[in-house]
Amino acid sequence: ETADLWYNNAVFYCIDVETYLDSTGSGGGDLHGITQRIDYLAEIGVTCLWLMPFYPSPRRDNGYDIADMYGVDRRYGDHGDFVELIRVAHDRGLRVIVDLVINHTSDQHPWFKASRRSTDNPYRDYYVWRADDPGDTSDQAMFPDEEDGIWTFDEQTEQWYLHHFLHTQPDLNTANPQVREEITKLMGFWLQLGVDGFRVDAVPFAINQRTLVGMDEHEFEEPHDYLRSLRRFLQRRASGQGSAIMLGEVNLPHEEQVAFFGGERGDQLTMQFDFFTNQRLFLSLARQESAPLAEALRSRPTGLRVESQYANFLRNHDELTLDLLEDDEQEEVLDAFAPEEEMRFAGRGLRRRLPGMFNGDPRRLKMAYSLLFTLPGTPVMFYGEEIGMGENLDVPGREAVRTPMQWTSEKNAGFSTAKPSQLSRAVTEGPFGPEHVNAAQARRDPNSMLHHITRLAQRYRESPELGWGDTTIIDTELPQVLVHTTTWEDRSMVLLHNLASEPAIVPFTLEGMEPGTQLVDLLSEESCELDADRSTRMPMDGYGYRWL
Ligand code: TEU
Repeated sequence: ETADLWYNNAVFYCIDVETYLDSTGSGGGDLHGITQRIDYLAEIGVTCLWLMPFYPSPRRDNGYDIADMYGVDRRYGDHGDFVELIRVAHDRGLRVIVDLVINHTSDQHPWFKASRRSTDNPYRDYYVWRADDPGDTSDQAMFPDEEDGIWTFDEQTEQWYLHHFLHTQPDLNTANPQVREEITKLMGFWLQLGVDGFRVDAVPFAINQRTLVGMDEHEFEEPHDYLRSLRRFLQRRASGQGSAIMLGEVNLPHEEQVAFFGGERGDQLTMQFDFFTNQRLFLSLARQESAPLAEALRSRPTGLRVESQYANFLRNHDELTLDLLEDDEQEEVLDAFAPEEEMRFAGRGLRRRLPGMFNGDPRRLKMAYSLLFTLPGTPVMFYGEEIGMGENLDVPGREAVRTPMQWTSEKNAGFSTAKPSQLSRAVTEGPFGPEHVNAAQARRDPNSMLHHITRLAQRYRESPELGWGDTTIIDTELPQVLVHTTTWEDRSMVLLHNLASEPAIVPFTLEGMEPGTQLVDLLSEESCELDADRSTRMPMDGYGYRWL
């Protein structure tokens, strides 16, 4: 049964179709461009692509405002290009998941156009309407810079509709059985085209709407039943490629995430991003102390099924929010990595992330990626991370992160042959621009991030205990060092990370092992031996890492 759980030691890679590769000279990326880069991705060791929304959309929110959930936006190609991409990816052993946005649609979606027409329209209850003035809801708006509340008054029927995000993204009424049926049908469609699952957007909003907005809970079934029904549907669809997955975006603390896995029954999301560990990791990096990260790992729920897997990440397509940290902890991270206001996002998030945060210090950056590949779970990268791309601080908002992939040092970073003025997104300039950071150069340089990531991904794939194992944090006297072990079947690994710039000699004891055991570093071939009392000492470089 467990052989099906391919995602437990997969390497995920997120692509924004708009900015990956323009194969037509239009100035924006497209599906065929991604197909042309499958070999590049396979060589790195990527095993699953996550495609951000490529559906027809007015693009008020980078495609997360969908006008036709079954379509392919013409600028990206057509269904033929999509199926071709899946076929080529599968041929090279890569799986593909796509974004599933179940919380909202675009206000241009035919359902919403119908819904707002009259209070008795058959599509009225596809969305959430109220007749009374909601008052001030500004504290609930997810994009406070752009919206001052979560209800918008609609002239036509003189009622308010719910939207947690932009007012052009009305929330679907997921308590409506018809909406639920529409979503399962939609999943069936993309599965039939060959996808291996979904990255499910904004899950807590989608399933908790009514309780979140304090509405009447009459006739409202247990919200998690919705996720259960989607999971049951997926399970029936498992194909020759193994189980299809739902990788959920649940930006909540660990104790609240448990319910989204379905607790010990594991009958809801198959994977969840670990936002809490992500934020604690940045706190650890800021402090050069392992404790915040170690505490996060210790606070992960126990008793989850092997089908329930955490996804680790350093960057993504949104800003880095610090919302799960205490206020003073948030300040520490901002002080360390965003001393200037322009590096902050809406005052509360970080705009410029790795590698800009580290001033390009390659040792520290490489250590951070070693953590990504050795924290218990499955690593997820955002395109460009493998070559150390930065952000474009001249671009406002979250588009700063979503800059064209830097393939070469040539015109438009080798992303497009269009005139630079015709590009849909500006190429990054400055120290992280294509003259300094690009894939072609990284391929030639044996010390590049690209080769580093490729080595880590390969070792990760060869070491199932990293994705499947049980993890223990080992005490060491050194606050700047994280020592953890992971064990699966007859295999064990010991991972050492030095979060500080100074070298250190790290003492540790492995209670469960035989005295005299040889510990060999998979990355450097150096080794050490456990003494009679099962302890040893391992020398570490500043920002060093060892996989023993
Ligand atoms: O983001 C929703 C979301 O709630 C989290 O990303 C996080 O809580 C937020 O960034 C905090 O500021 C998803 C997508 O990732 C994002 O790109 C979309 O804009 C959003 O949904 C709406 O679809």
